[in-house]
Amino acid sequence: MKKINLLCMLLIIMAIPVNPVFAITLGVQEDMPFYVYTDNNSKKNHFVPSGWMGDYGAVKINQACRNNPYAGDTCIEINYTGEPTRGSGWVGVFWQNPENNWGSKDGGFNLSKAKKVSIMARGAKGGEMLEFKMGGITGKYPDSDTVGIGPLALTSEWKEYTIDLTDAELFYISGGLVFAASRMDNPDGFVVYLDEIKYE
Ligand SMILES: [Ca+2]
Repeated sequence: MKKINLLCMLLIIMAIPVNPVFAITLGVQEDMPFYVYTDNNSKKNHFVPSGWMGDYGAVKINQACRNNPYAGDTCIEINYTGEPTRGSGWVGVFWQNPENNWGSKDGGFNLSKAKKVSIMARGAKGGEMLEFKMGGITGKYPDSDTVGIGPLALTSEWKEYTIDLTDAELFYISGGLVFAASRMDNPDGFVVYLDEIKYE
């Protein structure tokens, strides 16, 4: 009997993920919906597009675009030229909290109440190919999970895309959203629009 108990204890201890390097502060579960972006400079926005990856010199992001937003006054315009400015052949941008946080700052939100991320998106022409992902920040303060969708082709009309978070661990997320796109899928680049990006 004693032996069995000891084995149970050992299994329980081994099942608890312990990493002394991690120093996260577990916050209260945020209420839904929880916005990545709704309108330019809105107090509801919780993340900043500051995590530039790949050929980032080939991409511009305007969070104050007034060209046919899905809701409110503004949407996000992403202009990607497709140029291999660093030879990567792809580009990606993280919306982070706080700004420029690659896991060195304690910026994770507890989004455990979320069931999905919903993103409104459209392309200037239609057929623009990109991927969306949430989470994935590593480092001293790592995100608790990452889930992605795509590559998917946008249409020229607003359409909702969702990342299913049913099975995701969401207790610590500082990388609210990432978009990524490749030169192979988009040799001439693209102009795409995003709006109403939220956990819900
Ligand atoms: Ca908006």
